[in-house]
Amino acid sequence: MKKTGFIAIVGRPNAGKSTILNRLLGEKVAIVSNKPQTTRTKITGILTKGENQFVFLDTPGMHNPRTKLGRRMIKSISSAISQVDAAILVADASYPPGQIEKNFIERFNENKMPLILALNKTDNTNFAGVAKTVSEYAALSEYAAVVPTCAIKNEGIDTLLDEAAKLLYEGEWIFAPDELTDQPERKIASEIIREKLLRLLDNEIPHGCAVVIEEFKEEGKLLRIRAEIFCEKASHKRIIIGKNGDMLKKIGSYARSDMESFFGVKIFLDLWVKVKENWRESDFIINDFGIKDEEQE
Ligand SMILES: Nc1nc2c(ncn2[C@@H]2O[C@H](COP(=O)(O)OP(=O)(O)OP(=O)(O)O)[C@@H](O)[C@H]2O)c(=O)[nH]1
Ligand SMILES: [Mg+2]
Repeated sequence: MKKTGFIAIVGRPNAGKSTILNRLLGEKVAIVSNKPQTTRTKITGILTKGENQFVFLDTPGMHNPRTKLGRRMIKSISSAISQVDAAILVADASYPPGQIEKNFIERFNENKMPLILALNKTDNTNFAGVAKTVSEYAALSEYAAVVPTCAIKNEGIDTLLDEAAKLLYEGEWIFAPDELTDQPERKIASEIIREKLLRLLDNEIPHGCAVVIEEFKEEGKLLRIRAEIFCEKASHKRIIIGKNGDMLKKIGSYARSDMESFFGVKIFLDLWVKVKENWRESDFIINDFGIKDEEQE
C-alpha cells in the first residue's frame, strides 16, 4: 500500500534545518551556511523509498523580519505550515526551548498537527545535556517523537525518517519516484552561488545579495551559465570582486565545482556583479529576482 505525506521542517535560523533536509534526502538540494537566514524560500525535497513518498518542505528560519524580503521569508513559513500533514521542529540540543520553539509548538498543538522534535547538534553537548533538553521540551507538550540528531555526522537521521514514516497516510504518490526537488535547475545554480557568497563573505554582504541566472544553455556536453550577483552597495561590489578579481574567481571556482557535481556536466560559469540599492525593500525587485511571494501563488 502506497503512503505519502507533506512534512514541514521548521525552527529558528541556523538550527540545521537544511542540513537535515539534505541528510534525509541523501542529496544536497538546500544550501547550508553558518550564517542565519541562509534559506530564503520554502524548498520541497522529495524522498521515495519502498512504499513511502515523503514530501519535505524546508523553510527559512523564524525571526523578526526587518525588511520586505524578511517578511516574505516569514510568509513562506506560514505557507509551508498550511500545506503539511506533520512537522519536524529542529531545535538546538544544548538549549532549553526559547520563544520561537514555544510558538511553533503552540501553533502545531492548536492545529492538532503531529510534531516530531529533532534536537540537533548533539555533538555540542553530552548525554546528560541532551536528556536535560528533552525533559525541558517534554514539560511543554507531547510529541509524535523526540529524536536527538547530529546532522553534520548523519547521526539520528535514520530514526528521524522512521518516525516521519509513521506519520504518512495511505494514498497515491504526488511526485514521480525519481523526483528530488521542486526547484528548477536555474534556481539550484543561483542558490549554489549564493551559498559561496554566504561562506566566503562577512554577514552583511551576502544577506544583501541576490543571484539571478541570465543564461543557462546546454552546448553539447557543456553547460553555459551566466549569473548576475546583485548587491546593495558599491563598496560591497568591490569586496565581492576582490583585489585583482580574486574573490570573484574564488566564488566562481567553488560554485562551478559544486555545479559540476550536481548537474554531472562541465560548467562554464560567467559571473557579474551589479549594485541595486535597497532591493530588499522593493517588492518589484524582489519579484524580479524570482523570490516568490507565497500569497501571490
Ligand atoms: N555542530 C553542528 N553543526 C551543525 C549540525 N547540523 C548543522 N550544523 C551547522 O549549522 C549551520 C546551519 O545549518 P543550516 O542547515 O544552514 O541551518 P538552517 O536551520 O537551515 O538555517 P537557516 O536556513 O538560516 O534558517 C551550518 O554551519 C551547519 O553545518 C550539527 O549536527 N552539529
Ligand atoms: Mg536553511
